[in-house]
Amino acid sequence: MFVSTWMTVDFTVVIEQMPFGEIVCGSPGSGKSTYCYGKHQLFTAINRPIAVVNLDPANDTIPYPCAINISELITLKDVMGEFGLGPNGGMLYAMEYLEANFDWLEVKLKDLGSDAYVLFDLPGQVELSTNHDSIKKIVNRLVKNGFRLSAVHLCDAHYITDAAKYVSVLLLSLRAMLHLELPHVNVLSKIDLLKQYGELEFNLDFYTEVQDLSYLENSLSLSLPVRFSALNMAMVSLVEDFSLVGFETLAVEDKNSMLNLTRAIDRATGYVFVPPPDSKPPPEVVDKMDTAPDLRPNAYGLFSSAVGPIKGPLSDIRDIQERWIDEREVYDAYENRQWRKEGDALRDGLSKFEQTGQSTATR
Ligand SMILES: Nc1nc2c(ncn2[C@@H]2O[C@H](COP(=O)(O)OP(=O)(O)O)[C@@H](O)[C@H]2O)c(=O)[nH]1
Ligand SMILES: [Mg+2]
Repeated sequence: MFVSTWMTVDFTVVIEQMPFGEIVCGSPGSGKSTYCYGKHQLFTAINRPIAVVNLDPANDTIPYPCAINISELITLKDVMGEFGLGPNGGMLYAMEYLEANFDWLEVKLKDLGSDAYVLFDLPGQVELSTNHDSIKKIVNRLVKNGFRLSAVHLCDAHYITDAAKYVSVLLLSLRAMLHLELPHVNVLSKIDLLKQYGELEFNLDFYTEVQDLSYLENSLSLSLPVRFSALNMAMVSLVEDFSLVGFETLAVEDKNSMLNLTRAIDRATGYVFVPPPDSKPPPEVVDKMDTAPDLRPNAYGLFSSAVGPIKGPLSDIRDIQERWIDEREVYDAYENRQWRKEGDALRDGLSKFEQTGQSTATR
């Protein structure tokens, strides 16, 4: 018998735990805190670790449970009062103060453990993620400490309804990408509200894929003086030359939308989630626990999780257009019917349970 000794290779996979995270940035009101809250709810429901760090010293009402809160270190009100600064200057000072006291953040992050998944909810001042150095330096130190981070840049989808505003969002996104130097996911947020702003000039994929921007020329020349529309076209061709900007979409209340965005971000950071063995299988997995092991889908294996389908339900941009723009009312009505059915089934089950409980008690 031939025994190939040279083929004995040790395939032991060493899984080193390291913290992962997202730098959630974007203009004021773009939906950062709401996104952090939504993601906290979703991840808690699927047993995935998550902690949210509020780095906005002006955030008075925080919707999510806060693992670390910058207000324990500094608040915008105190800075403005003490140094006679306005809200913008006060915010820059607060970020510089955080940078100088990075060890405060570092100690608190260490307490979250090496397998933490941390969302950093940033203030909305765009200069913080486009020009100012403090956030960039804080991010660099986090990366040095072993954090695998992705920037998640939220832009209100409303801006795509106007060609000139769309150009400004493209430039802002490109600038944030070049400044933060992280794996970067740009997101058109509040996509569920898009329909109420009227007809889009192009299909949604035109805006998310950022290709063939020369088509904007017509609308720019109609809405702007000739010199400005030429300037806008020059900026557009600059964005196209970099070929870096693209967008995912988000409707924070929609589970499919949140899951699809989560997949895109996991792809950017290289995060693979393997749920704990005692968790329930995800809804799309057929539960075959009573069949032979070779017939059961290995839904929780590291490899199958890593190479699993990237696209989930309603992830194609044409489906998203259909869901939120073309056929929004039809989908809303369908979902309402489904929720009502689920509610009825739950109520029936509960009343049956109460009746059996009562009859057992009277027997
Ligand atoms: N319809 C809708 N509203 C949203 C969505 N995300 C955020 N909002 C709303 O947008 C407003 C600003 O959100 P907020 O999270 O405070 O923005 P931030 O300043 O970036 O933190 C709030 O009234 C949210 O309820 C979304 O996906 N859909
Ligand atoms: Mg906020």
